[in-house]
Amino acid sequence: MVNPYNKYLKTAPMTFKKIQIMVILLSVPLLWNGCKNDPKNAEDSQESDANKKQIVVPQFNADSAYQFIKKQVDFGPRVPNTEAHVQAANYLTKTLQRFKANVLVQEFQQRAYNGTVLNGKNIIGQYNPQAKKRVLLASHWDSRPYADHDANEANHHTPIDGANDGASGVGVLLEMARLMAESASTVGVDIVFFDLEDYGIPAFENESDNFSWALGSQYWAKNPLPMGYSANYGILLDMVGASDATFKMEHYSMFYAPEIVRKVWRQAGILGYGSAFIMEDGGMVMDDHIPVNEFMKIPMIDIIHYDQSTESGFFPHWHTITDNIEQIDKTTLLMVGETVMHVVYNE
Ligand code: AHN
Ligand code: ZN
Repeated sequence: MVNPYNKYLKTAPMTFKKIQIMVILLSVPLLWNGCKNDPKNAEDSQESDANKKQIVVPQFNADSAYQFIKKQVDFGPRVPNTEAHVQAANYLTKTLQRFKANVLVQEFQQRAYNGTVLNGKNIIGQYNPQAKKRVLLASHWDSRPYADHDANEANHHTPIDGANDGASGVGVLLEMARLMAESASTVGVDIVFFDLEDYGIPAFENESDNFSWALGSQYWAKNPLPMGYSANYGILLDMVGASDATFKMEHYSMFYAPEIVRKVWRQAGILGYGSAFIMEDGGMVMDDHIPVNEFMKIPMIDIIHYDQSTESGFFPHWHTITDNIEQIDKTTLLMVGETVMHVVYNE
């Protein structure tokens, strides 16, 4: 029988001990903030249409986002300390510059779970840097050195393309950058491409360590660039390009930033994407939004493909050699891109 719970989202009763440890470490009580009886919700819904400004939101182009994903994947797996990783970093930096962002690159080193010293680059593109009200948009750009969840054990040490796991979020954000270069949003926007997210301890080591993941965001959150950086809130995109994607309300996002989760899911519903953005419990995911919430105190949510029918709880090709360009579906890119564009341009 298929286990209805999954190991990686840490919702299974079997992993309760791990949940407890993680909770103590993060000093976060496990609370699920329900959507009901929230006064803020009521206020929002009472706001009359007449009070709303007429805002033109540039049209998100999913073909363009797809091309940005393909371009990344074509460098080969963007595994830290490889030539493809260097090439991809240059491409991302140059592309943000081409789209008129104020670009900052944070170079750093972090030790991986196995002692390897990894050369990392967090790449930041700022729009409207003088604006006080700011939104942080992020995604990781590195790809995993191991297909440790591939059905074929012979592939477990093979690096992955990470078309969905990595490149998809970056592709959506590059398309947003292209649009922001043409017509600025009122609010300031900072795009951060985090490095070293996916070098976490592999399944074949039979050990788990939450802090082996998200090394780039851990570094940035403790050493913000620009110095003293803050934002009103943040949105992380992770695995936002696969067919039939479903996005549910992730626990940490609901703990740290419930009103942002509701705002985004409500916006998706208004655009007709309620069948993908489902207002249900989305498990608990250790991802780049955790250090940002914990160390920078910026409320940040994670839009991440959640699928209860798979063993991992993520999309079916997660950490397998088939997480390649073939998995990318423009319909999903459009749903996510248009939703986030509307959220940002309505601020
Ligand atoms: C863990 O498996 C602990 N976190 C998953 C975060 C992740 C990996 N997102 C994409 N790849
Ligand atoms: Zn991954």
